[in-house]
Amino acid sequence: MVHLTSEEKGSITSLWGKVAVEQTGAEALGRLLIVYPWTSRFFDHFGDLSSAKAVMSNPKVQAHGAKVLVSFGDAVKNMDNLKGAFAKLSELHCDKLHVDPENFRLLGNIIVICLAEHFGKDFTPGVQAAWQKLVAGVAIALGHKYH
Ligand code: HEG
Repeated sequence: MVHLTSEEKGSITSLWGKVAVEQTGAEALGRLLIVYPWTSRFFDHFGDLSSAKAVMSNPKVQAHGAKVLVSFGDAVKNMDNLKGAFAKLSELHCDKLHVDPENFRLLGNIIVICLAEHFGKDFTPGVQAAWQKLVAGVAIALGHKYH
């Protein structure tokens, strides 16, 4: 499991308070689908995903991306118990959605890229290190119930 220092926890919480969660979630999911096009197989019921422009303006992608990052907010509130916080979602993604857990790592890295773009020089290497740990921890937690 990942270990976050109290300083890292503090920088995660303070940055999260400034994140436009729904907009950043839409951006991150859209980028996931464009950068790793095979991930769109899970979203074949979302309509037009045929180009980068279509993906980024697709209202279902935007709504689902928002939902995913709102849910990611549970990680910020439960940094000491990520496995507990994501146990139910891990079961859902394994048993019902059949999402390969590698995709959680890919999305986590894209979330970091979106934060870096948004916060610019405030996203210092130390802040990035804290976030990389958190997204890695969430990916582990979401993969924890897989069998
Ligand atoms: Mg998942 C549904 C959270 C990554 C594919 N995802 C959901 C839901 C939540 C969620 C809260 C709704 C659950 C419900 O209906 O009860 N997802 C979530 C998080 C993360 C994540 C927190 C990682 C940070 N999801 C993820 C990835 C994929 C994926 C990487 C695939 C590439 N999620 C997925 C699909 C659904 C959900 C296909 C169902 C979408 C639908 O049909 O509405």
